[in-house]
Amino acid sequence: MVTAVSSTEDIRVRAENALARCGVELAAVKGDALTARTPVTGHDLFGLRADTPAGIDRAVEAAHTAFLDWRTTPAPVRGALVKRLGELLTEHKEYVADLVTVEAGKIRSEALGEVQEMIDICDFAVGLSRQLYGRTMPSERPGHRLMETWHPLGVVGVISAFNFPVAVWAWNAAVALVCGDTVVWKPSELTPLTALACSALLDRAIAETGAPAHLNQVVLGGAEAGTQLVDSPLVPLVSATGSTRMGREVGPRVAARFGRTVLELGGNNAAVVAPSADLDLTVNAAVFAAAGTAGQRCTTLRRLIVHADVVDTVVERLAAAYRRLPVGDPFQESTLVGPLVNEAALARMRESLDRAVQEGGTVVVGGDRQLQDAAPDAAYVRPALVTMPAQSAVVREETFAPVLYVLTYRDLDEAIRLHNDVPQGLSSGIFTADQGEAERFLAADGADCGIVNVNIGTSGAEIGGAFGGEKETGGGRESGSDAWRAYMRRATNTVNYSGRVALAQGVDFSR
Ligand code: UN1
Repeated sequence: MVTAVSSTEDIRVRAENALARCGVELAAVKGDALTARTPVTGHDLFGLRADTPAGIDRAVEAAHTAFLDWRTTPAPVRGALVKRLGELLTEHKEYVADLVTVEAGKIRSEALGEVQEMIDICDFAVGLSRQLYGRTMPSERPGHRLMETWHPLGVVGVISAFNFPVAVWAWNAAVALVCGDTVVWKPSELTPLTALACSALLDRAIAETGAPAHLNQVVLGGAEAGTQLVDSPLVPLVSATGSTRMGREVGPRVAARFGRTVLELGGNNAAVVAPSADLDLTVNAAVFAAAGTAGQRCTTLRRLIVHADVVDTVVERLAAAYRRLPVGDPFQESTLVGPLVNEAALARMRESLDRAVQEGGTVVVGGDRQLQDAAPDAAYVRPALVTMPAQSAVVREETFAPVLYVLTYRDLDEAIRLHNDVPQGLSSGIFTADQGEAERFLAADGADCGIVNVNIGTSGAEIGGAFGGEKETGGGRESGSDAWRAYMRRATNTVNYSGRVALAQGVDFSR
């Protein structure tokens, strides 16, 4: 157990140093409109300026003007910018990770992992810059060629959340930039410093590679700043990560002006534990997926649906692991669970636990506040393990905190029914040694999520696949595979080299 936490003064010095190393001019960004804060102590670090509505308009216009230039830069040349960004992120990995820990409270290895995820997507995007393939289809007319070309789309507005303060921007920005788009980023109000650091590194890469100066814009502010991007006709694509409530506002507003969205909203991720599962592996994977990042990933494991034959053993082993989890200062190497982002998050966790008990559940372990003496203003908590008699109302909601509900099943159809009977559809898994069961879970009538795993927890996806989910998760896909297509516009081209007019579908218009 970690009993002391870093002082706010130490954290402030660390943050200022990291910002300076990444090339942020502190004097230019300090102000009194916003507050940089750390969940590690729950205290404020310093004040920051915010962008005015007129400043946000200027940022969007500048990004649009840069786009007019960038769209005709050859894609592999655009890739060179992203390659340089990846190199700079590699060189500054420790500093960016420091800021992730300062602002999001992630433990060291997860903060470094998040920066690694940025480096990985840069690598992916550099390769992609030579693979923005369009198809050629056989034309039904002689002497004609039918094909498609993918063109840059425009300014991409990125609205990101506190819990992945930098990786989610990188998934969008690295791909958007090689696709010929420019980016205006509105980070979470809780994580402005990580955004300033990444933006300074991208600005440096832009200057070094001679790319248009204004293709990268960061706007700092509250929800109204995001709304301005959502409503701007100069922003053809809004990629927004956050709650389902936020997505319900953003989606229709962008659709009303026929803009596009990539929505990454709430998850309520579950894993099924079959009787044949390797229980060592299962418990290990479940503890990371449920308690890692203090339960604050959209992919966090929130429901474990366990076969009746093994449920007692699984609960017992999970409870033992939960009791041992080192909760504390995320800067200390021994810590595995850092703080919740703020007091409100802890209050919502407590409220969910109370409701779970009212709905017949039993809190087996956790839910109790930690480090109250060392850090009275921070929100440290022991992750909670709760057994439930049924999938009641509270279980069907996403509580953005480390609460794992355990449900029991007897046959796989019932498990799949329970699994799918929630409004969200992001990530899922099955732990089993039975290939038939695994295939059933992966099949069309199996798990209904965007991510479906076998013998792996729900969190920690690699960037190579498309990331996103169904139902109230919003349907968007980011990151790898062919997610890039959302960032481009497709033109279908028919070229007639026959010297005659030949109409499709056999239409004859000659008299
Ligand atoms: C998120 O929680 O917002 O799969 C993104 C994962 C990470 C990304 C999570 N690669 O957990």
